[in-house]
Amino acid sequence: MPTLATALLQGLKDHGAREIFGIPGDFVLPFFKVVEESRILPYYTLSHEPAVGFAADAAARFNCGLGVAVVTYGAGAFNLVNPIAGAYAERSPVVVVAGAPGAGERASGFLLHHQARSIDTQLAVFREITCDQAVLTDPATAPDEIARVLRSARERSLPVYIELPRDMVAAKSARVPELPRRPAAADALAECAEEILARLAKAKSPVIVVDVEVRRFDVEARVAALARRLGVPVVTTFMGRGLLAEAPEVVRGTYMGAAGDAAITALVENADLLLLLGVIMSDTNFALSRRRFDPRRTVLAIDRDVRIGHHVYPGIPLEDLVDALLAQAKPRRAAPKRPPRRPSPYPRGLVADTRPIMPSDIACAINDLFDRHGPMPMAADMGDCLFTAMELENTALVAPGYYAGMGFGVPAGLGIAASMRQRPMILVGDGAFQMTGWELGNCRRYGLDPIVVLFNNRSWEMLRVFQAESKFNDLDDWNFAAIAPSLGGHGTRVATRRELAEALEAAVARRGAFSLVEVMLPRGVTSRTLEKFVTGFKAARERAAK
Ligand code: TPW
Ligand code: MG
Repeated sequence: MPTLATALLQGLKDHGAREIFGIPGDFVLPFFKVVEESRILPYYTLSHEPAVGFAADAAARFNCGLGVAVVTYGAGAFNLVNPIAGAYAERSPVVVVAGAPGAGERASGFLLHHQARSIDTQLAVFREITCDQAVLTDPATAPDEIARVLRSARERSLPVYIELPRDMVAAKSARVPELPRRPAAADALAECAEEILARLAKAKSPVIVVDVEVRRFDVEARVAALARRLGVPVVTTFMGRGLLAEAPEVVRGTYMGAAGDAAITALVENADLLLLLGVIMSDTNFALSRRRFDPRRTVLAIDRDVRIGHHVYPGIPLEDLVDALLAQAKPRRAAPKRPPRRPSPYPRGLVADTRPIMPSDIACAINDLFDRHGPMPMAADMGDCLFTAMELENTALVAPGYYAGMGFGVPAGLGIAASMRQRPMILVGDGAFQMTGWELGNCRRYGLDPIVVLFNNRSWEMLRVFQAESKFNDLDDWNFAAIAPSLGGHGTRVATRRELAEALEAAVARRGAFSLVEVMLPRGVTSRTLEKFVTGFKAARERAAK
């Protein structure tokens, strides 16, 4: 009979977890010992729990599977609150496994170290930012509780919380079963799909909008097939940037309203039917719309609900919906009209001269690089680097495009590198790098070699664009490239366009250690995309204030 610790690890693996990210502490030391010695899942320790959460989140996003973050009680778990809140907001299924006091300690009458208010304050906090929880105090019921919680994480693609008291680690336990997923009711699904297809057939200019649930539920290829079958163009949201990167012929671009490509904005805003698949209705996705979406012309599938006009079909998983649409869809036109292939709207052909670098030059240089060497999976932080990423060719990307938390980029890149064993490229600003950049020091131990492009404008530039008069947005010059060798990597500081192109090329050739390309940018300039975004945002704010 397995122990509760090995049953939990095996259960995580059976449900699609590929590795564990964590930081030990005394309440979780016995479990960490089992993690290490059982070899059921590989583990990666990082330096600060926020990075553990971001890495687990990014691994979940890239794998369309579960991410796992293992931390100690209190001081460890509370450090995970922000990343898990972000994972909830952006619908990423991260499993938090938190060590906790054992039964004897609970009854000791002492306040326990790491305890905030009551012993269960931690559970109460995580209840708010996870979709299901289990406290494993009874080895007899624990396997079923774990199974329920892991099914919830997978079905809803949201974080969950498992608390493991330290005296339970070695308890004998049955295996964790794998509960079958709950599909849509067949008749409701058929009616829903029929209604959508009837509306699509009547529409003259329908558009499919995709966002992150399409990846979370692993239906990118099927959505691309549906779009091809129907002859309906696809756009991504801002948060959904990077989706369907494998199907460039169906993806027209990214909708950003007033901040985006005018042709894409017109396509979406003039559509007579919008099919929003897995779309988060956030301000970052839609605040710059020049038109309110008319619910009568909108179909929205999110969180197992399908909303058509003013009515809702509950309990329809996105994968079932897409399958049903594919099964019932007839080709829309005899020969779907392909639009004439537009030349790529993204910048190419950086002039490698001695002029200073502007943010959009970085997008140009990376597009050139990927043309030569093939694309790399991307992680971006919050800041102008994320807006610059919108000027890259549509490439697989993880980024906090809705929750907008800083500090995500570097640890997310480590999560991708560890989980996928692929070499990622990380885009990060100097302010965000100050938060979590140190985590690069963990690359050497694990043989990870991401390429990090650091946008160093010595500034919280995204704040400056909203409030230019504030001097607190000036940051110091930390000379990050010089720090790289002490962290086990390679650093280059570049200030001209030629140096940028050369440093990127050299980074691709250099394997086995991280490469940090620190790009010096003037204060007070941003990418073209951020410039348009800010102008649009300010205009929308003024309109709302009137
Ligand atoms: C955890 C607020 C949003 S953008 C920004 C701040 C402080 C400045 C980012 O500076 P950076 O990039 O990284 O140098 P750039 O291009 O603007 O110069 N705390 C958290 N998250 C957010 N979003 C903030 C504060 C913020
Ligand atoms: Mg900056």
